[in-house]
Order: sequence, then structure tokens, then C-alpha cells
Amino acid sequence: MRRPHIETDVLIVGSGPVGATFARTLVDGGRSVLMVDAGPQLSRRPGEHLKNHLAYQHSHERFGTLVRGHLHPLSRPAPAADRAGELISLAAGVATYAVGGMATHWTGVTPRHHPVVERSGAFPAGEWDALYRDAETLLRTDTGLTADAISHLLVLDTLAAEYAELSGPDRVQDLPIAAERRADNPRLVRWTGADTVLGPLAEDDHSGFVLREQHQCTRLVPAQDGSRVDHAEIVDHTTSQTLRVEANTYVVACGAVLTPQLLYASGIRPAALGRYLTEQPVAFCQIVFGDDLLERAATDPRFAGRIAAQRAGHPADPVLIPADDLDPNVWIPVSRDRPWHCQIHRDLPYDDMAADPGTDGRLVVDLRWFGLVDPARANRVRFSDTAKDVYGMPEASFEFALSDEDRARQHRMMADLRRAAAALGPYLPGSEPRFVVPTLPLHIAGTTRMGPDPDSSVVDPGSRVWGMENLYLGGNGLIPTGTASNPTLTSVATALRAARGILRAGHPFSAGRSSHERPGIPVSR
Ligand code: KBG
Repeated sequence: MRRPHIETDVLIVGSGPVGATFARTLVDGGRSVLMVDAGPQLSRRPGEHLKNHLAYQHSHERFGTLVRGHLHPLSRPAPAADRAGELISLAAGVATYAVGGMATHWTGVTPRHHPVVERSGAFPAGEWDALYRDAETLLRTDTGLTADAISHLLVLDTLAAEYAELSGPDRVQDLPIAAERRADNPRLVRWTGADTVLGPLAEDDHSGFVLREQHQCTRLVPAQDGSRVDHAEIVDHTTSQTLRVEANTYVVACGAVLTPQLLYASGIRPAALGRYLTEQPVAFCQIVFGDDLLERAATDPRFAGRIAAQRAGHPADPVLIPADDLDPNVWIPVSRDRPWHCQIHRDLPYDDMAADPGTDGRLVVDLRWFGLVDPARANRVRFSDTAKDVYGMPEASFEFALSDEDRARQHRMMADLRRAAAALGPYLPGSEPRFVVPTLPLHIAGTTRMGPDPDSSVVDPGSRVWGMENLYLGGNGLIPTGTASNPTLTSVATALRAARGILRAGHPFSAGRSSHERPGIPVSR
């Protein structure tokens, strides 16, 4: 009996913001798209941010507990004997298997990469600004989310004074975040998820687009001459059936580890696959607002109305910041002399954080400094030819080391973290400055890097796998440079460029699939 068989213009594997960017652009351009994700759909709107639920809006602790259950280990520790002494373990690396991917619980921090320190030269410098603008629109990125919050303004003003030498684009400023205040209640925030990027495609019935949850692509089957993908094998975990999907174009965007894993499992193994892996070291601490800051706040005319209402409504509350005032979101961007990205905000608790019940959360601020490491060919994710992970795919293991230059940079970054903390207040006891467990940023990159040649890169500047006429990749794995800022905006910008390129290229292998045909319908058995 023949396998159930689906035809579509484009198959997209992975439904995070990058896969969603491909889908939206390609459907708008008249292509039929079938998108599959191995994980389940967790919300009515596909890929919605889970923090949009009221219960999580003002509690990082409660949301952290939910998120922990959605982080699945990527590997088992397997140090390479020959480099054992120098390697840093990435065994804490995780993936989220869900429609919407990591964007079901991300912080939404979406800065542009620094034009000189971070951006790749893979495409003309002049294109970046327009791509970034379009990506910001898709993700609804804005710098105004918490711009009037009391703690935000306290941090912003204090750090602007401390770092008076930073000016123009390097200055202390508002952090760009993919989220919007809700019009019906400005104390609540609607966080961007893959559903936001999908836009109209996230509505119930949209012709030209089908999203199938719990459908895992286990193999892309190359044509006999190896020059293109012939079809894909997809396991429907709701029925345990294997489907055969035939598409003109294949896009894989399921994360910086699971994307090269699928290529490896498919026997598509360019020399750079999994290599040049980068991950950002993070220096972290928490402070409690100093008395001087709080005294300044008490007499600041910008806060007078809110503080008076707080005192009148809650006379027994010793803290003058209202409970529903939003968190700070302050940014010191990467610059030439400061190759690290600084976020001053509140986020999910790290596992080593002991919440002190005696300290009111409104007075606590997180300082997260993300560092840059240079790409090195020897830093890599490997895939096993024998061991399988729980999804039956080649098991991953990591080899990752820091160079002397990388280490020196992180020490400068740590000193800078201490400087900022000293300006804001005393350390929260138990949360003094430290480097956190590697991989906590969830920003692994470089494993399917973009570049000018097939030896040192996996995809060309159009995001197409070298030597494969109809296979495109998306995601942080494509970023070929060392970066310190959060990667999602750059990956969405890169996906926009790739999807537009696919549309311009036309239907090179059309097997008679019309652009208006509804994809995802079994056509033969
Ligand atoms: O604070 C976040 C940060 O915004 C981010 O992008 C990364 O994914 O994780 C951090 C928490 O470790």
C-alpha cells in the first residue's frame, strides 16, 4: 500500500517565528504552504505566547515554573577525549517542541545587531536597514513597552548618568521588545508569538496554508543525483502513520541544533554542518534599588500622581511603586569598545536563584550581560550514527571551547556588570555577579552558517543549502558571526530575504501544483 501522500508548493519544517516568516511571505506571494511541527499546539491560536494568559502577566516565578516543563534536553554529555581538558559543557542546552517553538515563552528582546561588531557581510550592508524595519513590523517590536514605568525610568536615568561617555546609538536606552500594551487594559501586555507573525494565517481557515502539529519530519529524501530534495517523510504522531510530502521547495527552520540534525539524518552533510557553533556567555546579578534611587523617585514629579494613589490605596505597603507598574527594560547596546549586550530588566528565575521572601520583587532588578565569542571551526554539535534521541533522531553532543581572546572579553564584561550594579544599589543577597551555566541564553548559532563558499558555510547568501537546488534553511544557525545581542530579529530579517528570493526564483521544479491548490490534503493512497 502506498503511503499517504501530500503535495504542496512549499513544505516548512518548524513553526517558530522564523518558519512563520517564511510561511507568511510565501503565502502572500501566492504559494501553497504546508507547515509541520513535531511538537503540540499549546494554544487556540497557533504558536501564541503563553505569557498572554492573565495568571502569568505579573509573576516571573509562576511563568518560570511553566516554562521549565517546555525545555527538553538536546544532548547527553559526551566529551571528546582528545579535547576533554579545554571543553566547556553545553549539556544544559535545550529545545522547545511546540507549535511556535521558543517564542511560546521568549522575552521578545529584539535588538538590531551592531553593523560592524555583529552583522554578517553575507548580503549588501545597505539591505539590512530595510530588512530590519520589516522584521520589526512583523514581530511588533517597539521600544515604548515600559517607557513610563517608574522602575524603568529610575534605571534609565541612573545608568545614563553613570555611562555619560556613551552617546548616540551606543547610549543607555529603551530595550526593543516584541510586545504591545493591550488597548483594553494598558497594565496587561500582549506578547508576540509565532501567531503574531502568521497574522491572518493564524485564523481558523486560511486557503493556501495548513499547519499540522505533532507532525515530525524525520527525513528529507534527496533525488538520486543529490542535487535536490525529492520528497520528505513526515511521521504523524497522532496516528503513528508516515506521510510522504512532495514539494517544490523545502524550508527547514527548527532551531540551531534540530535543523542540522534533520540534515544529518537525511544524509545531507556539508563540511561545515554543525561547525562554527557559538553561544553567548552570560554574566548575571540582581540588585535591590538603593535608598538614594527610591528617595529620588518619591520626589520625582513624573511619578507624583501614581505614588500618591499607591499611598492612598495601600497605606500599609512600604513600597511606593504600584504593584501593577510594569518592569524596567533598559538596554546598553553592543558597541565597538563594548562587545557585549546589556539587559536591565526582570526575567524568569534561574535555577540557582533563591528567592528571598523578605525582599519585595518590585525593588529587584536583573542585570544580564551577554558576551560575544568568535566563531571557531572546532566548536560544533556532533550527531551520532548509532544513538537516537527520544524523537528517534541522531543524538546530539557538543564540543565547545573558549579562546583566550573570548575569555579576556568576558572578564571585561564582568567588570562592566559590576560597574552598572554599583550605580543602582546593593546586590540581592545570594544573587551576586556570576557567569551562568552555558546555553542559558538559548542563543546557539552558526551550526548551519551562511557564507560565500561551501567549505566554510552550509547555506549561500539566499539561505539555500549549497548544492541543493530546492532546500532552504532559517534560524539562528545561519548567523555566521560572533554576536552578543539576541538573535531572533536578525533571523527573521534573514528569513524575509530568503522567502522573497524564493518568490523571485519562480517555480523551478513545478510538478503542476497550482498556487491556489489547498496544501496538506492527501491526494493519493
Ligand atoms: O533574558 C533572556 C533574554 O532576553 C534572551 O533572549 C534569552 O533567550 O534568555 C534570557 C534568559 O536567560
